[in-house]
Amino acid sequence: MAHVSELGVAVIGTGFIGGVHTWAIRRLGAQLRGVLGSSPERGAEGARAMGAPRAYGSLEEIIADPSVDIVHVTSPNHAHYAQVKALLEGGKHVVCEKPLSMTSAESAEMVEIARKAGKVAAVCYNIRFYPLNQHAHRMVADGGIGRTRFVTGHYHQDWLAKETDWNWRLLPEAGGALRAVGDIGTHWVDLTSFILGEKPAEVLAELTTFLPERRRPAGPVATFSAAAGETIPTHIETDDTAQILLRYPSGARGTVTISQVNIGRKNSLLWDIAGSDTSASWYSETPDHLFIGHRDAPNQILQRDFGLMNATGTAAASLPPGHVEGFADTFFALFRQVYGDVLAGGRQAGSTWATFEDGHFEMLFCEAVLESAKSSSWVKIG
Ligand code: SOE
Repeated sequence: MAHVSELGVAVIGTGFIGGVHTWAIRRLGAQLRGVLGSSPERGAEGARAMGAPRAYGSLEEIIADPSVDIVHVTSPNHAHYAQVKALLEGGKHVVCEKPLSMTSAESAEMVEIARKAGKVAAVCYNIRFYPLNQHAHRMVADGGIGRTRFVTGHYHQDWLAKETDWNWRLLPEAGGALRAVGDIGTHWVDLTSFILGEKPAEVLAELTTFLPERRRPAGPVATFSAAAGETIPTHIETDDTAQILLRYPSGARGTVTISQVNIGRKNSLLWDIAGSDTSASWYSETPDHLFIGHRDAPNQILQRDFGLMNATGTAAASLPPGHVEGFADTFFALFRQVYGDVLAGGRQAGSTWATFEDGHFEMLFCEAVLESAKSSSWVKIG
């Protein structure tokens, strides 16, 4: 197989993020073979909305379709493990949404299954693929900030800030025991670990549920959408917010706050890394600008520009400078690299997408955070 236009792709999940995956698949020129919804009706509706030629009736139908090479798993978290296992064992390459699974026991097994299958198996930590985050990864690896000292930041949203806001992620049986930390906190940890070249080793965490009673709509409600009609009072135990202190193996220290109830903050991710020579910082709402801080020279803002970024940053970009690249572009850049690796027969040196090992680490991270919050003490990850 020689070209991306010959790759056949199926998407599981027809919600908000399934749609985002589909835009990128189409833009890459791969063949969207069909989608699988959570019911035949939702599948048919999704296929229409996503312009897919068919709605599959089951996971087995996707596995049995020889024209499908790669499957994107964008179903709710509780479904990932069984679907990914069946797909890899059925000979498909997989791109799985984050968090990879519900528990680290599941994700450990998924790492093993992917290794045995010898297929490309990626976790969709898309925020790595803003070109300036790729640039920062290379810059730090090349010694550009000196020794890492202090890593700070946040990931804050407001779409679950009211008691009438509802989503499957609120329920531990659908989304996992940790909600805000699992859903968006792991993005921040994955991203900063990718940039630093090291993952945190220990955590001290506090979790809070500010809205323990919510009004669950009787009917289905899509992510980031409001539901109308009758509601059922429902008790919630998953985390609305978290404050987490981090210790890194190198001696670096960090702190991050996570919230899905910060009014006005729609999708606000900030990282700020202080090194012994320079500092760097990036904010998701101005993604084409990277702050580089100096002590004895004027600070700089690097704008996303092919000529000014290093090769790793440039490889992830697709639009000329000044033509702002955003959320949807990161999926395109990520899938472009993954599909290139499928065509090349496996992960290539220099590939920067998150592996199942990275996804497994995030599950260990979540479990350490939970244990730390329960015991009010430092907990080692893994
Ligand atoms: C909802 O919190 C969500 O869609 C996350 O699941 C995504 O990973 C994040 O990038 C945007 O917000």
